[in-house]
Amino acid sequence: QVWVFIVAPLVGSALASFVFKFLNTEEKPRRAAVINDLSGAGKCSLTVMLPVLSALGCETSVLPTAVLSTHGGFKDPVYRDLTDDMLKTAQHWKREGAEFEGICSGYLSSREQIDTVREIFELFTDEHSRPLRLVDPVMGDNGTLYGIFNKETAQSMSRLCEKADILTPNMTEAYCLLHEPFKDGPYDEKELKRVMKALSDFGPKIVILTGAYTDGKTIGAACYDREKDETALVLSDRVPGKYHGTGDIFAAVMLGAMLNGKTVKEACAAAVRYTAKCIEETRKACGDNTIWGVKFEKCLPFLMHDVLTENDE
Ligand code: PXL
Repeated sequence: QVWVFIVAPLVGSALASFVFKFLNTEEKPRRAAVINDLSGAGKCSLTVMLPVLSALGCETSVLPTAVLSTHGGFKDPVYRDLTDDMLKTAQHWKREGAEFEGICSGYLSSREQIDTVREIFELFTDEHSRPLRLVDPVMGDNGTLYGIFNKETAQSMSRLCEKADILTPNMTEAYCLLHEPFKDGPYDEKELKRVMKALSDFGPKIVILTGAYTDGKTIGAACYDREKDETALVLSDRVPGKYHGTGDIFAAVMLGAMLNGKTVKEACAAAVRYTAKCIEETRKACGDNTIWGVKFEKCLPFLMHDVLTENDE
């Protein structure tokens, strides 16, 4: 009967280790909510963010702020505002027990929409759950703000940015948020760091500057992780042309990669690699005719391999 005392603990510990391993390797949920407009044609905002997040394994709910026939790069798009439904939609999700690991916002066209996003952030935050909040403060590009952005709307956007964990402005938006005159590039690394740290002082612990460049040949993104006090610059070859929706694609990869456990630097590098690949494919296929958006679909296998391979092993 002595063998019982030897075998039983062995069997017990093997069983315990199996159960522990099973519990430990159980997939963490990756649920995301995206607040953005639905531009029917032209591939930007929801029509690119949803497929990218899905490809990264994130179960994604979408909250459309408006439905448009196309993005604003086309002439006179048909526009249906959905501001009045935004909070009601989020409240319905809440009543049904929806929970998210990440929530992000993009193009918002009025002060009311911007303030509603702040309410939605609060709605999904309690003692049990605190989703990662990404705010892409879409306000302008190349030194000019979009027509709808005046002092008032920009002020609301600043207040929303205070509530973000991850902020992804381009250089135009970054200087606007800092109330500084726009400076054209190239930027030296010291200036990029100063801008990111100054924006982080408002609240977000992670700041990414998109479209950052230090010379005429390359372009990419700079990132700052306040908790690690770490900055990085990730660059890729510059390709001429205007590419709609690439800011949205970048933000979706950033959130999706972080929900998959990547560090800020890793997520930023993956976002630069994927965005650059989408641009490269579009340039090859379309030349200067880029208004219909980038060839992001073709590049999804690359993105999945890039971000998810380690997870699957
Ligand atoms: O990708 C940003 C964006 C989103 N939504 C609309 C836009 C733009 C940029 O032009 O026009 C309607």
